[in-house]
Amino acid sequence: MTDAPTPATPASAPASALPRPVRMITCSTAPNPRRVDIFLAEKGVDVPRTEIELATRAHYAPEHLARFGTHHLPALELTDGETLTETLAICRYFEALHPEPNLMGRDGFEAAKIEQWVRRTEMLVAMPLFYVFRHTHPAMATLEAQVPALAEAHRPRLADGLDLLNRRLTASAYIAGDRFTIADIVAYTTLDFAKVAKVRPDDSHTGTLRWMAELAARPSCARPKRG
Ligand SMILES: N[C@@H](CCC(=O)N[C@@H](CS)C(=O)NCC(=O)O)C(=O)O
Repeated sequence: MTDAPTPATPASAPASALPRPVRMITCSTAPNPRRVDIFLAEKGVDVPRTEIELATRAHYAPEHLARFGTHHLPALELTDGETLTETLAICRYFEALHPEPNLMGRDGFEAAKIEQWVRRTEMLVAMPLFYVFRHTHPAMATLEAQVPALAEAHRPRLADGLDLLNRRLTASAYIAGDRFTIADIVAYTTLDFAKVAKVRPDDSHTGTLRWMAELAARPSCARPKRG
């Protein structure tokens, strides 16, 4: 018995056939939009943008919700009328349009490793951090029915997540391995934003502190100007 022939993998559309970005609706100072900003800066790509100050709730306007399906930023409009939200989805699209420098994995294993660390960072660090921030910070009072006990319940989980990242960054130069990838962008924007919630790596987190100093020196990671 012979093996059945392996079907050819359908070729994905060339980047030149894909719709182009029209504009990105965003809030430069918020951590999720900042991920995309760093990603684009690393690739040297510029996209027209409309800034929204979250406290104004302009992203809850019926036209915005009808267009994008959610009030979460960033949100991307494309030339064919399609839209994308979710930072990772938007970055995936820009990686297809501008493959170099590669930030999402050069092969299946590296892509899987990156995804593993992105998910760990989102679920074990960013999620508890956002509970702490959104349920304690006065600026979030227009967006959240604040329950301070929820913030306190998430503080120990956040501490565990910060320990996990420090262990990784003690053993590894970058989050997903030996080079800068989107996993570093997700972790860096999360930890840099944590300062706003008065959460910082402690002095024993030498791996994280070493890595944060290195990333802070990258031009793409310059802090956005407020106001
Ligand atoms: N999972 C989404 C999260 C986006 C998100 O939560 N964005 C925040 C800013 S960091 C937002 O738009 N918040 C608006 C609100 O809560 O009203 C993504 O990855 O894009």
